[in-house]
Amino acid sequence: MSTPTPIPHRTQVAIIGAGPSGLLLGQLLHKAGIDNVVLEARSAEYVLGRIRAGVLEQVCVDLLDEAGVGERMHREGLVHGGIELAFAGARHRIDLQTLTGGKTVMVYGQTEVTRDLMDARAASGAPIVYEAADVQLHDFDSATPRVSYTHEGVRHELACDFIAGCDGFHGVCRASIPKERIQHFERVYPFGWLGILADVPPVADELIYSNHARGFALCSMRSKTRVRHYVQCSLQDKVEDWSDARFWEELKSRLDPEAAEHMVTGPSIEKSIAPLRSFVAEPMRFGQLFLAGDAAHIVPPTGAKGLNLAAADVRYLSRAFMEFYADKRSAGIDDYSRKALRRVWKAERFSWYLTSLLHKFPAGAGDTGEVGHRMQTAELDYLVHSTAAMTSLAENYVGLPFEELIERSKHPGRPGYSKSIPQKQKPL
Ligand code: RFL
Ligand code: PHB
Repeated sequence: MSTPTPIPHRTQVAIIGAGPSGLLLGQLLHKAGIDNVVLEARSAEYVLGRIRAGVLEQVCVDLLDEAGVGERMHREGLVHGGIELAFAGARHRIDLQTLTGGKTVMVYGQTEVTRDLMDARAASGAPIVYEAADVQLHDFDSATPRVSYTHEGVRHELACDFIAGCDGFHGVCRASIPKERIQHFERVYPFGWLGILADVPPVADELIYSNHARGFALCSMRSKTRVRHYVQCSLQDKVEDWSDARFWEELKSRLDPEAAEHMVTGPSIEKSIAPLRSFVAEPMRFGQLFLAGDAAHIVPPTGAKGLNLAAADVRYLSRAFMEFYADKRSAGIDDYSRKALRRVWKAERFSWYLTSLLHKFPAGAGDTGEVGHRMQTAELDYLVHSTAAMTSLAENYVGLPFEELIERSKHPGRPGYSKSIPQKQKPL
């Protein structure tokens, strides 16, 4: 993709990274009349080639609509009202929709979200630079921050009011912060996910998450004719170790007999291995620099929360910038890190919980090995027979409402009322 418009030397918000966070933030700000420039290290084709998320919460769907890019998602995406949990040879449906008073999730690939956002960016004429090399941040503690980068062999400088670090886990923004000003919290899991994409019909109407003595498996989809499946694998495994035949055989062995029987196999069109980690950087603001999405936090993909959390950050940040430019109020900006982190840690907890419940943990410390597997089976058995436990899983899976604590605080007589929450607190 070529660069659409001349790149200015000054903008209001410099956005580093053209993943979903950066593109969505750029689009929302552009619609609100706030100038921004997106700088992306890779080509558009490279970004679109990364196969990642598949499940969008309502919060994410609503933001994509607000950004004006929801049309194709509503036409082609699949609305799911439940998920299935497989263990001990059988499958159990969690009715997300009934348990959450009508909420659903949208199955629509991150690649398509990114393509829709890139197309909207190109149509708007707002500046975006692909293949921006050696991006460096300057003076983000001052009122006059700058970003420098090299494009087509020429070094450029971009002056701005704010920098949005939307450049993912390996980006330059978090790495630019002095060590003493940032705290990292991390857990690396002792396994990875091997994923394949294939043009065959899905195994079932909804996603199947499977706990099996051989390891975790997930049957997901991108459409009625394209599947995305995963199996837990060793961190030592290489993609070349996994022929298509070996993958399908392993996946079948980890599902209940009915699902295994209904599975249609076919050649993979993509195959990759991803490590699993939980990671949070605190805080998420440093002067005029704000981190959003994977630049600030990583969740293991089991809860399907990564992209959704990125969208939640963008919701807070876009509103904070709009408030700043429209009303000259900095309350949203000042409260961004606290509000975002409060939601981040809930998603971290849920993703860690589902990962712990569904994966095979090598024997060793804690509830691992055979003891661990029996504990998981007991918990799954409890879960699928307890409305309270299923409701908790369902409300986290579809995405916690931004106003959840406010509702409780309005009803002091109800269980869960917390005296420490001020009555006039704004929605999160
Ligand atoms: P991204 O997508 O990593 O984009 C960051 C962009 O920044 C660019 N960049 C730079 N640009 C300029 N200068 C630099 N120095 C730069 N360094 C990096 C990169 O090239 C890139 O284009 O982060 P962002 O935008 O915050 O988006 C986050 C999501 O991509 C991520 O959280 C999700 O994919 C996680 N995830 C899932 N999330 C969900 O909500 N639902 C799911 O179902 C789900 N499934 C998944 C997933 C992630 C997976 N993997 C591979 C980690 C399944 C998998 C397997
Ligand atoms: C996916 O379709 O890629 C996907 C779905 C659900 C998850 C993780 C990944 O929890």
